[in-house]
Amino acid sequence: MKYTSSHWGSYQFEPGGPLLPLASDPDPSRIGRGWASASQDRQSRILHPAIRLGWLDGDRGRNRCGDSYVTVSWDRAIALAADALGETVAAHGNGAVFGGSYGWSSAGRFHHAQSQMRRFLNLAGGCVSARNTYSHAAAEVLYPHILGLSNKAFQDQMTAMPLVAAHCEVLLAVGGISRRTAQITSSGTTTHEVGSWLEQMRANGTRIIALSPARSEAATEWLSIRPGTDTACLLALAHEIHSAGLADEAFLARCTSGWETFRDYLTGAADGTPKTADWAAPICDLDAQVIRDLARDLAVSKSMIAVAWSLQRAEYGEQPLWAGLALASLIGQIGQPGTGYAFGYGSTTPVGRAARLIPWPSMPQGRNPVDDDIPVARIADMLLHPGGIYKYDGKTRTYPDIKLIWWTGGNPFHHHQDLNRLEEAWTRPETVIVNDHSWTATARRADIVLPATSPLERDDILMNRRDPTLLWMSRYHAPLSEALDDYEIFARLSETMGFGDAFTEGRDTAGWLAWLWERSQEVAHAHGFALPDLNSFRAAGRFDIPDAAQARIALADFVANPTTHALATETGRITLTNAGIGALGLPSCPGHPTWIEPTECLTRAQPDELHLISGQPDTRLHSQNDRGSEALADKIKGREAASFHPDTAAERGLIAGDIVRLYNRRGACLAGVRLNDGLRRDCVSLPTGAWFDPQIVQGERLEVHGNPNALTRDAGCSELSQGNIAHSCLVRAEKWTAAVPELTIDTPPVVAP
Ligand SMILES: Nc1nc2c(c(=O)[nH]1)N[C@H]1C(S)=C(S)[C@@H](COP(=O)(O)OP(=O)(O)OC[C@H]3O[C@@H](n4cnc5c(=O)[nH]c(N)nc54)[C@H](O)[C@@H]3O)O[C@H]1N2
Ligand SMILES: Nc1nc2c(c(=O)[nH]1)N[C@H]1C(S)=C(S)[C@@H](COP(=O)(O)OP(=O)(O)OC[C@H]3O[C@@H](n4cnc5c(=O)[nH]c(N)nc54)[C@H](O)[C@@H]3O)O[C@H]1N2
Ligand SMILES: [Mo]
Repeated sequence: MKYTSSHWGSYQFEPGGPLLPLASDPDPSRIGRGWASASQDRQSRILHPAIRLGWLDGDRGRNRCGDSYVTVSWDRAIALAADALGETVAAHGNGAVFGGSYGWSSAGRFHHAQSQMRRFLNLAGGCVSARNTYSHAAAEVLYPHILGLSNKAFQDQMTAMPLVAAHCEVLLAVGGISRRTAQITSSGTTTHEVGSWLEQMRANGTRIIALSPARSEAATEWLSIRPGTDTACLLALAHEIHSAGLADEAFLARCTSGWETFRDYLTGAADGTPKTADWAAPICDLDAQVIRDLARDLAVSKSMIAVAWSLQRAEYGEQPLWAGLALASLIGQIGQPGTGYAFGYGSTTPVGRAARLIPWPSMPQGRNPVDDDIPVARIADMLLHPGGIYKYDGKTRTYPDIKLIWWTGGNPFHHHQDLNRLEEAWTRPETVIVNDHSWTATARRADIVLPATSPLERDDILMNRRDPTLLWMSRYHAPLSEALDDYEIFARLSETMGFGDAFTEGRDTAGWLAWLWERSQEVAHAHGFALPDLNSFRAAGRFDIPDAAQARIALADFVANPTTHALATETGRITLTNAGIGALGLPSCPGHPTWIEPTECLTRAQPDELHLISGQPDTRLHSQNDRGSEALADKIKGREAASFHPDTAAERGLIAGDIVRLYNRRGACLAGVRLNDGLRRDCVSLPTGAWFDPQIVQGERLEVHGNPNALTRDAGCSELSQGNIAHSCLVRAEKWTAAVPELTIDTPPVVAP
C-alpha cells in the first residue's frame, strides 16, 4: 500500500489503482474525488514552459491580462527568468521584487512551493514579502492586543471540541459551524473528526445555535441574522446579561480590564444609545425577545461563544471577534472545560483538535535581506500606489515600487477581492513570473510561466504539527509532459544565477527528504519517542505518534491565576477596552468593541439589493481542483452555482438550473441558479474559486464562470488590520436570457511556437 496526502485529507493506493481515502479516516472529504482527474487534465495543466507574446515584444505588461503564450525550452525559460530578476535587481534593487506569493499551494513538507521560492529569492538578495493571511488577518492583528496571544498561539490552545461535547450546554456558533469547511487542514490531515464531535454534542443534548445568514446542517437551532450585523447582536446579548444582573462581575474584575468604559458604551451612558435587544433587533433583523431569551440562556447555562473565521473577513471584522470575547467575559466561563470563547471551530479540521503539538522541521528558507512587507490583502493598493501612505497596526507605512512579481503556489486572481481592479494594478510591474501546475487565471496573467509538478507527481513527507500521523507520500502518477518540481526549477535558476550550491547544499530531493527525516527523528526524541529509520518508514508508509491525544482548555492557566499567568496585553488581562488601540484614534477600530455600520450592508441597501456571501466551496480547496470531476459535476451549464432562497429566485423569475447575472458597480458575473431555503431571502451565496474568466459580452465586461471576486470590494477591514473584506458586498441579480458565452478558461492560452 502506498500513501499520499493533501490539505483535504490523505489517500492510499496500489500502483496503477485508484486513489482511495485513508481507510482510517472516519469522514473523508468530497474534494479528493476530483483530485486525480484535475491532476491529469491535459487541458488545464501547464505542459511546457511558456512566455507571453506581448512581453516578448516588450509591452512591459500593458497586455498582460488576456494575451497568448508560446512554449519554449526549459533552458530558455530559466535564462529569461534569471535575466529578468537579475536586471530588475541591478536597476532597482531587491526592494522592487515582490515575493509575497500568498497561497495554499499543497501539503508535503519538502515540496512547499513558497518555502522553495523564498529560499531562492533570499539567496538572490531578498524581496518584499507579505504578512498575515486572507483567512484571519483581523484576528492576527487584534488578538495580540486584546488577548496578548498571536492567533496561532490562541489556536494552539483552543479548547478541545471533545470537551465542548462533554460539558457545553449552549454553543453559540457565530457564523455557523460546518463540515464543509472542516474538510480542510493546512499542511494536510489524516483524519476528519469535526462531524463526529458535532454528533456527540447533539447526542449529549448540547444546543448548537447557528447565528448565521445560512442554516448550518450541524446546528440544532438557527438564528437567521442579517450579515455584517453580528457585533450589534453580541453587544445586545452583553447588555441584556448586564442589565439582568447576570454578568459575572468577579470574573470581569479578576480577568479583564476596561469593563467600566465598555459598560458605559453598552448602557448608553457614553453615547446615549443603550445597546439593548430592542436596539439590536431591527439592525440584525432578529426578534428582540429571542435575543433576550438567548442572553439569559447563555448566562445561566454552560456556554461557549464560538466565532467562525468568516466573521472577520468583513468590513470592521475586528469588532465581532472582540464583542464575542467581551460577551464570553461577561458570562465568565472562559478557562473552564468546554465553555468560554473560541475562534474557528469547524473553519478547518484541526481547530479544537485534542492533538499533541509537535514542531516538525521544515525546509530552511534563509534570511530575507529586504526588510519590507505589506499586509497581504493590500496587493492591488501597493501596485496602484507606489510610494503611497497607509496605516497598519498603529504604524504609518509606505508602499514599495514593485517592478517584478514572482508568484508560486497561490492564485491571486482567485483569492483577491475586486479582480477587475487587480487586473488594472497587475499591468503595472514590468515582469510577472508564475510557477504553477495549472493554467489558473494567475498563470494566464504572467509573462514567464514555469510548469510545476502537482503533488501527485512526487514523493514527500506529510508532517503536520497538529496531526497524529506521519505519512511517506509516494508519487501517484508520472509528471505530465515537462513539469518539474518547484525545487528543481529553483535549483536550476540558482545555478544559472551563480548560487546553485548554496541553494541545494549538494542535495537532491531524496537527500533533502533524508535530511528532514533526520531532523524529525531528533524532534521525536526530544518529545520522548523514536521514529523508525527512513527506509523502514518509507516501506511502512505510515507512523502513528504515540499518546497523540492531548485536550487543552484555552486560557486555563491565566484564569486559574491571572497574576502568575498574566497575559501579554497592556494590562496583563483580557482588554475589554484597550488604551493602545483607542489612542490610535481610528474611526474604523475604536478602543472597545463597537457597532459600526458597514459601507455595504442590508441595513442601508436598496430594496432590490442582496448581500453576497462568498464562502469556501464544498467541492474544491479554493480554486484547486476546479477542473476536476467533483467541481465540474457540481456546476450548472459549466458555471458555478449561486444559491438563492426560493422566494428570492421566484421574485426574479428564476428557477433552478437558470443562469443569473450578478452585478454591482464593480463588476458582473454569470452563475447557475440553485435553490436553498436554508438561506436568508435577502442573501445570495456564491462560493469562491471558479477560475476567473472575464470577457467582453454585449459590450460589457462580464465574468462568465461565476467568480464572486468579480463583485467583492477591495478595502481593508480597518486601518488596524487591513485584512480583506470579502464578505461585505451587495449585489443585484437578474435572469440571463441571452446565449451563455463559452468559457475560455477550459482551454490553454498557448499558440503554436
Ligand atoms: N470572495 C472571497 N475570496 C476569498 C475568500 C472568501 O471567503 N471570499 N477566502 C480567502 C481565503 S480565506 C483564502 S486562504 C484564499 C485562498 O487563496 P489561494 O491560496 O491563492 O487559493 P488556491 O486555489 O488554494 O491557490 C493555490 C495555488 O497553488 C497552486 N499549487 C498547488 N500546489 C502547487 C505546487 O506544488 N507548486 C506550485 N508552484 N503551485 C502549486 C494551485 O494550482 C493554485 O493555483 O482565498 C481568499 N479569497
Ligand atoms: N471545502 C472547503 N473547506 C475549506 C476551504 C475550502 O476552500 N474548501 N478553505 C479553508 C480556508 S483557507 C479557510 S480560511 C476556512 C474559512 O472558514 P470560514 O471563514 O468559517 O468559512 P466561510 O466559508 O468563509 O464561511 C462562510 C459562512 O459564514 C457565514 N457568514 C458569512 N457572513 C456572515 C456574517 O456577516 N455573519 C454571520 N453570522 N455569518 C456569516 C455564512 O454562514 C457562510 O456560510 O475554510 C477552510 N475550509
Ligand atoms: Mo483561508
